[in-house]
Amino acid sequence: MGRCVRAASFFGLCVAVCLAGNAAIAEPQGGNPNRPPVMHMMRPHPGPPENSRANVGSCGGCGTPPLRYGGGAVQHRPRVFLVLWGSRWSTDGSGSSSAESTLFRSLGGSHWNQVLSQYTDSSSQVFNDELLLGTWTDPVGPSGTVDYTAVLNEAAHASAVNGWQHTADTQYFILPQQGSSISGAGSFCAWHSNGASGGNNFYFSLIPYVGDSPFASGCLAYGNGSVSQTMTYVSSHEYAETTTDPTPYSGWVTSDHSENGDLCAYAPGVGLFGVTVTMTWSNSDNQCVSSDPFPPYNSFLLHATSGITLADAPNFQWGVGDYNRDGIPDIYAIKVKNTGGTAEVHILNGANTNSFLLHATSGITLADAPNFKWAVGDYNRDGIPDVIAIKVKSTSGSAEVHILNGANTNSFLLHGTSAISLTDATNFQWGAGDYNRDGTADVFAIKVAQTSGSAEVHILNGAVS
Ligand SMILES: [Ca+2]
Ligand SMILES: [Ca+2]
Ligand SMILES: [Ca+2]
Repeated sequence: MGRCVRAASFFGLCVAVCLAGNAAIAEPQGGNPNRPPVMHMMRPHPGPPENSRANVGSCGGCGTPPLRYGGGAVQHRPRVFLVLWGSRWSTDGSGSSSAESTLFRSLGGSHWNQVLSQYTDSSSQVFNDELLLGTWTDPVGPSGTVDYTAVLNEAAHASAVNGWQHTADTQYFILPQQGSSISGAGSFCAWHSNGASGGNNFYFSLIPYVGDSPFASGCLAYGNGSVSQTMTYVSSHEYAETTTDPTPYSGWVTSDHSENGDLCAYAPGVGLFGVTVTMTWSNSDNQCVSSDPFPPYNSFLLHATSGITLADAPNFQWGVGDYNRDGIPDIYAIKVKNTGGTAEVHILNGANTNSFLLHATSGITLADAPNFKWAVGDYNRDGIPDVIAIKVKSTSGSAEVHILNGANTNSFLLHGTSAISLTDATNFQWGAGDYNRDGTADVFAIKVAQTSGSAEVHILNGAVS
């Protein structure tokens, strides 16, 4: 890790990669099938004065942008399993296990994780929906020195015992208990790798107990001296790298094998979710970042239940308008089946979608309701959105526009014809909005069949013209 950002005196250390001692135990997916797995290491903290922004994110000779795609897979939808390896974890007082759990319950959907979504492989991008799918404390700790083979075997063991998945999107985080003997301790703070066991491929990270010597002296600076915060810092580093380069170095790496965490390894830790995380390299920002914005329609403004049951939902057609004029659009649910006699207008409060603002009958009979398409817009300019019922079947010649008064849905504001013929009406989808800003809702007729090439937008003027 990090050799691109190190002083020259560190260069020899940085370029070293550790190959598994037993090449027969596993073959990676992708890349050169004849090379042994790579344990991609996060090196100890260099300490001041290297710990400054001046040493972050530059990569002499790596090009711009520094991370290049190597042709292999990324993880599209990372799924994480935590393995607390050994019963000593159950009495550990560092707070590390809960901090790790917090980290991996928080990444999915976060602005931090959004940074990774820019990286793609030949099939798709990385999606921002990481999940922690399981945590397990293995009561039996490491039986000897923890090396590549032991970590691979522990991942496979955890999978077998718990029935956990081992897909191309799965990440196993192996956390040996305090006091474990770790192969190569002192030369790294964590590493990630991949390999096969029992015919199954695993992607996994070793997160040592960083309070143990010699990790404490070289690694705790990442978490400002805190064991738990260092654990989450290095875990976020390995997570980001496993996601974008699950089979080192076939994913997103620099020309000299730095991954997205390495380029930012000496950036200060960032407090997020109540834990400490690393920055990661963003090609699109051309710097180390801890946040990227969501593109339009990629973040939610609300997740909520509603006052309409799933069993009842198929009976409704839907629209949106601010019925109670509190500035928050409400949901017009127009019940067109299984009512007492008329189409019904039910309005869910946008400010609390489990409560209703209105339950009302309407001037349209249940028998007639299937002939209509529905939209919502203010026709009479009283500020209350009205229900626009567009009759597309069983009329005398044209599609018809019937408008139920939002202030009294049993009365009509309009029974009208339209400029669209009945024979043409079935070629459209419908909406409403004030296209010409005169205050009167216009009807949007989107023609999705029988056009000369594209879907067409036709807008019927709601005003006398
Ligand atoms: Ca409202
Ligand atoms: Ca109105
Ligand atoms: Ca208008």
